[in-house]
Amino acid sequence: MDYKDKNMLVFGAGISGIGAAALLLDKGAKVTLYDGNAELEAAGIKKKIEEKCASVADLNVILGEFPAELYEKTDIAVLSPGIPTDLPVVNKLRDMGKLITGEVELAYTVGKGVVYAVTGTNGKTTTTTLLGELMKAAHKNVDVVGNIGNPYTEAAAHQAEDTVTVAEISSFQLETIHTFHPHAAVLTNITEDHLNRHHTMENYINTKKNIAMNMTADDLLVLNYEDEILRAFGQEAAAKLCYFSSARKLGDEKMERRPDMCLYLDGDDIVFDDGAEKKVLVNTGELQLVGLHNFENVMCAAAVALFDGMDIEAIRNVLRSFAGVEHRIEFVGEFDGVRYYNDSKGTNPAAAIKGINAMKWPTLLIGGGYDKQSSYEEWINCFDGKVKYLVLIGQTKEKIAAAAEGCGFEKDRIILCEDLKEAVDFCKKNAVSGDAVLLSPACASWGQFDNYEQRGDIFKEYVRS
Ligand code: UMA
Repeated sequence: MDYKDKNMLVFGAGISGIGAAALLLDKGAKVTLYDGNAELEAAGIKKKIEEKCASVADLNVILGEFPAELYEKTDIAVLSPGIPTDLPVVNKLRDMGKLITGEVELAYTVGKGVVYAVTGTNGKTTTTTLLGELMKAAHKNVDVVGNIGNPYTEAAAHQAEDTVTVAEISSFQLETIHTFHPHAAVLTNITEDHLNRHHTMENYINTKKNIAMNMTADDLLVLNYEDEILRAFGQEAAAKLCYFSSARKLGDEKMERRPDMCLYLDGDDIVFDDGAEKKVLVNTGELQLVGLHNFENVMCAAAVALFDGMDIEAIRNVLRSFAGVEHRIEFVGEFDGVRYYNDSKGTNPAAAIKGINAMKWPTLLIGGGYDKQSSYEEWINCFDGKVKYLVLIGQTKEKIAAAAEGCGFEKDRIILCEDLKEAVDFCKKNAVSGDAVLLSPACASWGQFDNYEQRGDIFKEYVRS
C-alpha cells in the first residue's frame, strides 16, 4: 500500500500510535494523531515521534474531543490496539466508507521478510520470546514485536527480505487486520478473556481465528489439540496443520483431517512426529522452564522452528538455555524463609490458575485489579488448600471476595487492602518460614497501574525493600 500524501488518522497516542505515526510520516503521509485523553501533552507526543522519524512537518496532534471536520478529511484510520472498534467515532468513519485498519496491518504492509505469529489467551509472551530466541540462533535479522511491548511499526521500516518477524498478536490487534499473512501461526489456547471488549465468547473466538484468515496450504498453523475449539478449527483451516498436546500421545486419534505434524508429551519427553518418523526433541528435565503450560509453550515454539527448517540439535540448545520471561511466575527472592513470586502477567483467571498450580508451598496470594468481567470461581477452586490468605486489591476485590466465600473459602482469611503496598505489608507480617507469597492477580492492572510490567516491577521493589 502506498501511503504517500494520504490523510492518515492515527487513533491513540500510546506506543502503538507513536510508532504508526512515525512510520507513516517517513512514508510521506499527512498524519493526524488523535487521542481522546485531553490531559496528554501534544508537545511531548510530537517529540517522541520526532525521535523516530525524519520530519514531523506533516504531523498534527489533536487531543480531547474528536473534531467534526476530521471525519471528512480522513482517508484511512489506523487504530491502536486499545481503541474499541465499536466506538461511535470509529463507527461513523466506517459508515462513511473510510478504511479502518490497525497498527499491525499497517506494519505488515510496509515490512519485509517472513512473519511468524503467536496468539492465544495465555502463553503468548513466553512462546513469542522463546521463538524469538530460536530464530536468533538460526537467522541474522530477527525482530520480536507486537503485543509483547515492542510496536511492529517501529521494526517494519527497517526490514529486508531476509528478516524474520516473530510477532505476538493480541485479539485487539486481530480485529483490524486485512492482509496480515503469517507463514506460520500458533494458537496456544482460548479461554475466557477480554469480554468487556469483545462482548461475547463467540466474538472473541472468531477474532482469534482471524490470525489464519489469509493463510494457505504453504503455511503452518499450530494448534492445541486439547482445546476443543482449536481442535475443531484445525479440521477446517486451509494451512498445514500441527497439533500439540501435553495430555496424550498424539497419533491414533480418529479425525477426518490428519495433522501434518504433531508434538506431544510422552512421560518426560517432548516428542516430534512429522508423519514419517517420531523423534525425542528434548527431555523436560533438561529445561529450565517448569510446569505443563510451559512445556506446551516449548512445543509451540519448537513446531515453528522445525517448520522454519532449523536443525534439531540447534533447537535443543536454545530450549535448554531458555530461562523464561519476567513477570511470569518469576522468582523474586527468599526473605526470612519466605519465597516471593511475581506473576503479574497472570492478568486473567486462566493465567492465574497456572500461577497457583506452580506453588508447592502454603501461599499468601495477592489478587485483584481491573474488572474485565471475568468469573473467578474456577481459579478459586484451584487453590487446593494451599492458599493461607487471599489478599485482594483493586476494582475487583469485593467481587473476588464474594466469589471466594461462595466457593467455601473462609471469610477471615480474605483480606481486603487499599493498594499493593498494603497487601505486601500484610504478607510480610503474616507469612512464616516455608510459605510463599505470590502476586498473581487474575485481573488486568489498569486503574492502579499503567500495565502489568509496572505492577510487577513495583511488587518486586516493595518485596526487596
Ligand atoms: N485511547 C483513546 N480512546 C479510547 C481508548 C484509548 O484515545 O477509547 C488512547 C489512550 O488515551 C492512550 C492510547 O489510546 O493514550 C493507548 O493506546 P493502547 O491502549 O493501544 O496502548 P499502546 O501503548 O499503544 O499499547 C498497545 C497494546 N495495548 C493494549 O492492547 C491495551 C500493548 O499491549 C502492546 O504491547 C502495544 O500496543 C504494542 O503493540 C498491552 C496489553 O495490555 C501489553 N495487551 C492486552 C493483553 O496482553 O492482555 C491485549
